[in-house]
Amino acid sequence: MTQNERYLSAKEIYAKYGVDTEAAIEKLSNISISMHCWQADDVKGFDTDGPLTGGIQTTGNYPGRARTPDELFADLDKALSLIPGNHKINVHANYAIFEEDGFVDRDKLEPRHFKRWVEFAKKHNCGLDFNPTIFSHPKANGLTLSHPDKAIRDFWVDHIIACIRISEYFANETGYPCVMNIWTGDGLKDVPADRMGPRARYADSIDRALACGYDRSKVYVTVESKVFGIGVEAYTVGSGEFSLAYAMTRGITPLMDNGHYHPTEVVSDKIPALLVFSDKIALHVTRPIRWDSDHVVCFDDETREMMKEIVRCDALDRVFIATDYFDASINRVAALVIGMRNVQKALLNALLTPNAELKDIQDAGNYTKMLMLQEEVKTLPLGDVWVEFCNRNNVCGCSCWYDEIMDYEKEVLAQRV
Ligand code: RNT
Ligand code: ZN
Repeated sequence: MTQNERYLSAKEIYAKYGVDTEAAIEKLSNISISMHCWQADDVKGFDTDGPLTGGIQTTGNYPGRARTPDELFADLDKALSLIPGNHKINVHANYAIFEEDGFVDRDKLEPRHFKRWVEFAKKHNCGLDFNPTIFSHPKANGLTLSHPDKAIRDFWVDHIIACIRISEYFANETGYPCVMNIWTGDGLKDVPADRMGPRARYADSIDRALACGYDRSKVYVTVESKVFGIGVEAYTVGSGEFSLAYAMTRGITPLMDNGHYHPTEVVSDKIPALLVFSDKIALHVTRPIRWDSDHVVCFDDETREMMKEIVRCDALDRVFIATDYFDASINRVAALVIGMRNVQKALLNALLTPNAELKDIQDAGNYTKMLMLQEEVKTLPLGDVWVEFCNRNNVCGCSCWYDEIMDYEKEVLAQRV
């Protein structure tokens, strides 16, 4: 059978379930995911030479890490060429590029330090998202925005304000709104004597930063919660309740990273809960194994379930989807491609699910049929529709993209010694 015959047959099979594959392909082509730049270089960035701190860690030493802006852009170019559709790039502040007049500290960053990111985005006709980098820095030692020392807090408040200006610049230059996510690893290794004080200071610091004023239709500020980090196991200032309450009371956007919860909690269930109350929500899609390990996203149950919730809730325009993981033990460009394609596959799976019918079945209380149908559709020919989607986006739909990555590894990555 040719691919076209396979697709036509899949189309017919899905039609029997009331699912329109053409509509699904069309919708998926318009979903843009924010691809994190930091998988390409193990979250090192360009502004400091120190270790990765903040309770996060990459493991592995696969050869070929991007060490310069040129190398990073080349890797992102390669990754994007193997991912169907048009996406956004998620940039961290430590990826500032100091050219003409040299280094400035994070509280003094300006849009001009991200000029090359804008050029990259324009070349790809894509948007940019942004993140203050409140870790891997001499002033990020345990506590930052919640630090008892006001001078430290002020430094980071100024950093966030600088990042808001850069986010506005991204939005203005690219024409796409910029999602700016605030995350810190603030916390304590051992049982605190004061849990509320640091949280009150954290809230006050972000309040002070947001008071700088910005266009809320261009910059969406998000706050990411966390449960614990390495070295800060006992107490996290920006916990789930703190971050959600903060975002909701300030009219900004809550961000959920699915590595940031207790192991039996699922973000898929939290998505519809927040959508009842928040116009927008944001996600970091990752794969936590036993802890917030940030493995490459797979086409696994929870990724599928999260994407199903977004689609079922008709919330594709209300959820900012970003990837966030860092694996240094495998080819880093392949890691980007695998994770992004898996999020897209999970979205396609969601779009090919007879959601309206399943809702009616649930409302009618027909739980036998609900279970039956949810299980039956799991084995419909999703793969044939996926290949069709890739072909229409001029990207390989099978595994042959891997050969291209291997050529790139030989010709480019292996030369980085
Ligand atoms: C850390 C958070 C955060 C970071 C990035 C680099 O646990 O997930 O989003 O991964 O800011
Ligand atoms: Zn995250």
